[in-house]
Formats: sequence, C-alpha cells, structure tokens
Amino acid sequence: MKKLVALMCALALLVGCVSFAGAEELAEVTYWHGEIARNAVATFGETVWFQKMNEIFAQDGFQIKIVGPAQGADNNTAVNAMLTSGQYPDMLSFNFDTQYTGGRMAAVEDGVIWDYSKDPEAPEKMKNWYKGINEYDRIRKSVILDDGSMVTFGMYDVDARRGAYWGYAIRTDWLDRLGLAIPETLEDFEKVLYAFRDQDANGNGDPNDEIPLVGCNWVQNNNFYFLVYSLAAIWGCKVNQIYRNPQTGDMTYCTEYNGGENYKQYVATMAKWIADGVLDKEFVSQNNDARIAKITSDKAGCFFCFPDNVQELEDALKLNLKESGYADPEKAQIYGLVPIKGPDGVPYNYDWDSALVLGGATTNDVITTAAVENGHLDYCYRFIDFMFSDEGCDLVNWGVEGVTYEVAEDGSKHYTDLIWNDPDYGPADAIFKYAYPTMGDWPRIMSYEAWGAMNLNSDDQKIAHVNYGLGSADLDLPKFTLNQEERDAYTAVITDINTAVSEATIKIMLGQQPIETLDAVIQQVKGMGIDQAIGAYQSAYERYQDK
Ligand SMILES: [Ca+2]
Ligand SMILES: [Ca+2]
Repeated sequence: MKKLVALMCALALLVGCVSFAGAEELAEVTYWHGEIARNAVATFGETVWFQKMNEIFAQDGFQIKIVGPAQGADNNTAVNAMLTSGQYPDMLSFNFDTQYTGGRMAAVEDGVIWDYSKDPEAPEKMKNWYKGINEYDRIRKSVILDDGSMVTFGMYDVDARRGAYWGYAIRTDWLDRLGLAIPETLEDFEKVLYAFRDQDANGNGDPNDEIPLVGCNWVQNNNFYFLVYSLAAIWGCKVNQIYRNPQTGDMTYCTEYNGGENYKQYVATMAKWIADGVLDKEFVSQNNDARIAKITSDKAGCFFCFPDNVQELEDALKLNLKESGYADPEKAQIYGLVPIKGPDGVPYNYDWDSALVLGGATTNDVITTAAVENGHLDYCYRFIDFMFSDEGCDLVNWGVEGVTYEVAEDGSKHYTDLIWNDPDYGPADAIFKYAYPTMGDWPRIMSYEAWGAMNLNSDDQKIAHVNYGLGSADLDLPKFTLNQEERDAYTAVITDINTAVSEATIKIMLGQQPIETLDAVIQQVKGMGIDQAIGAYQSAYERYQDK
C-alpha cells in the first residue's frame, strides 16, 4: 500500500510538472465566441476537433482558448460590457455591422479591431484565407470594406446548393389518391389545394378533416409568419424586408415592386384561401409544435419544411398511419416542391440563404488590436490560415480520419460508425463531440458533403434539397454592408413601415378588413419614407457592385 501511494505521488508530481511546463511554454490566444452548448457537448474545449487543433497549434507554441459566454447568454450585452472595459480578447466573434455604431470601419478607427489589409505580411501568412478572396469575387466584395480595409475572416460556402433549405413540401400519396400531378404553377397549386379540401385526400373516409396548407407563427424569427410570408415569393415578393427586384436587379420593397400590384395579389389570394378553408387560419397563433402535430397526424397536405426535417416528420407520420390503419404507411411521402411559379413565371426561392448570393456567410470574426499588443498577431494569422486550409477544413467538417471518417477509393469522405452508432445520441447530436459540419458560425469553408451527410441522409431529404435548389435566387441580396449614414436612414423609417404593412397584411388575410384597404397602406408607406429605406440599400448595393 505504501508503495502504491508513493507511486501515485510520483505520478501526480510528474503530471503536475509536465502540465506546468506546458502551460508556461504555450501562449494562450483568447477567442471570444459563444460556446457550443449542444446536447452531447457543452464547450468547444471538450470536442475532438478543437483538441486536435490545439495539439497542432502546440507545435507552433500556442493554444486557442474560448472565452465567450455559454450559449444562450446574451452575447451582444456581454461583448459591449467587455468592449467598454477595454480588456479585449485576441480574437472576437461579434456582429460589428449591426451591433457597433459605425460598423466594422468605425471599430477599426476606434482601435478595437485589426485591419490586416495594412499588414504587408498578411497575404503570405494567411495564404489559405487569401486564396478564397482571390478565387471568389463575392467573398472578396463582402470582405473588403468601403475604405479598402479588411477585418473579417468569417466562414463561407463554395457550394451554392447548401443554402437552398427553404421550401414547401407536399404529400405525394395524397396527390396519387386524388389522381393529381405535382403542382408547378400557381394554377396547379390552387387546384391541388382545393382538391385536398373537397375530397378525402388522406383516405380515412372523412372528406372534411384535411387542412390543405399549414403554417405557424415562427416566434423565434421576429414574429415572422413563416409559411404564409414565404408564399409571397410566388408573386416575386418578400415581406418586411428590402429585397432585389427580379426584373431590374435594383433594391425594392413588397409595396413598391410592380407598384404594389403583386403584393396585393398575394395578400388577396391568402385572404381567399383562408376564407375558403384552404390555408389554416391558425397560422397566426399556433406554434411550431402545433404545426408539426398536424403534419404527423396526416391532416396537413402542404407545409413549409426544411430538408433536414423531412425524414423525422415522415417517420412520425408513418408511425401514426400504422397505428390508425386506414392507409398504407409505406406510401406516405413528404416531397419538397420546386418553388411554385407565379405571375412572373419564375420559381422564386423565398430565401436562398447561401453562398450563391452571400459572400462570407458570417462577417463576425475579427482579430482585435489586443492581439497585436499581446504579441499574438502571428498566432491569430496561423489560426486563420489553418482554418481555411484543407487540413483545417477536413478537421472541422469531418473530424479525424480513421476515427470519425474514412476516405473511399474515389476520394469521397464518409463518417464512421462512431458517429452513426453512438450509444447515447443520434448522429445529429453525436457529431458535435467530434466535428462541426452543420453549423456555420465558425471560420472555415463549409463542406457540402459533410453537411449533406448529416442533413440529407434519406432519399426524400435529398429530393427536397435538390428541388428547393432548382428555384431562382433572384430575390436575394448578396452580402453588402450599409454605412452608418445609410443604416441611420434605413432604421429611422423601417420599423414603422414594417409594422404598418404586416398589421394590414394579417388583418386582410384574416378577413378583418377588405383588400381595398391595402391601397391606402401602399400610399401610406410612401409617405413613411420607404424610398429612403430602399435608397439606403441601393447605394450600399451599388458600392458593393463597384468593388
Ligand atoms: Ca378534404
Ligand atoms: Ca379525410
């Protein structure tokens, strides 16, 4: 027993010595970033890719230490307090463009963040990051600020398809039961929805229990009436946001596009569909769980659906059909539609939230001036360069070769059973212990294949994603930045305008006021300064195009 105790003491000393020596040698480079906080893992420090990355950086004499708040904490408040204190981390993830007066350019002038365009050694020290800037014009344009400064090193996509995850899905087994084809035009779509209403589309013997179109109040997204607002794309409109006029390429707003005529048609059609019992009027009040319950209980014919939700919804639906026994569960299919073509004849995607139009999907990550003062600048450059190298991207997106993924003969990568057969978590959660392929908020190039391996792992998920991706991105904006003057002009008027438009929109849809009242709102919005808001976007957009 004495011997064992002695041995343990010696080991403890040895371990203590080693870690003490290690801590002394390695510089600690601080990175303010909200913590990962997933079901299977709470901090980045626990993840395999992060630990592996620090093993590699140990050879260069430093370690990355995450110092941001736990996820769920108010990062903006925490960052503002930190900035006020003057004690900056070496690197920081924070949206300066929306959260800091004057945006990124002002933050450089204020001495908070580092403008690496002023450093002649930066291109050599961050070769991999500069490779993307030189290769992709849209990334270069979004990274270079109006005065030529460069401060951002956010994640970006090179495969445009990754962002096509907005769309509507329909029940093909309902279509088959009624002898209907997959709808492509507004005319087809309306015919299908009314057939769902009038006939026994789910086949349970009751012709009156179908809800053709189902939406909900997506509270997370600023009271965004998800399904119903995104249907505006059929008419070439986006609700409550400046967007691109698909005819001219200039900035516009729903009450301005085609003189407000398309928006009127959209609102009038929704009002008619609600009055006719085609569109579920509970979209205003019901939450997402209520919406999902209607889908999985075989009551909903068509509904907003993310590609990565297709399979879980379909599985739950099939289970319910098996129990109720009136229909063949194997025939049930949730099929993502190519966006419906409206009066313009173009299948507009409501929001192609992707690299097709976005430059860096995040512009939040910066080096602070503290890194320079701390003598950590080269470590930060090394970190960034690594994150955009093939080695770094493979590590973040796939984990460790031979452990979490394998490379097939054709060069394609595949996750191993460690991910698929975790004893405690499903793959979507288990993956976060090892890699970070499905979330964007970390500097690196997203891998379409790694993301797809997690999110598109069934045929119907792939169909939804492919079909959504066949839509047009013409309504979407590339990633450009308003200067302070433009931001002030925009924010001075836009909240009141959006409130006026959405209040009228919802009241008209619900039949509480007639469609004719929308004309007055279209006029009212002009008087409230919509030109000023559009103009602010237009000048910023033109600067972006001229870069
Ligand atoms: Ca019916
Ligand atoms: Ca029925």
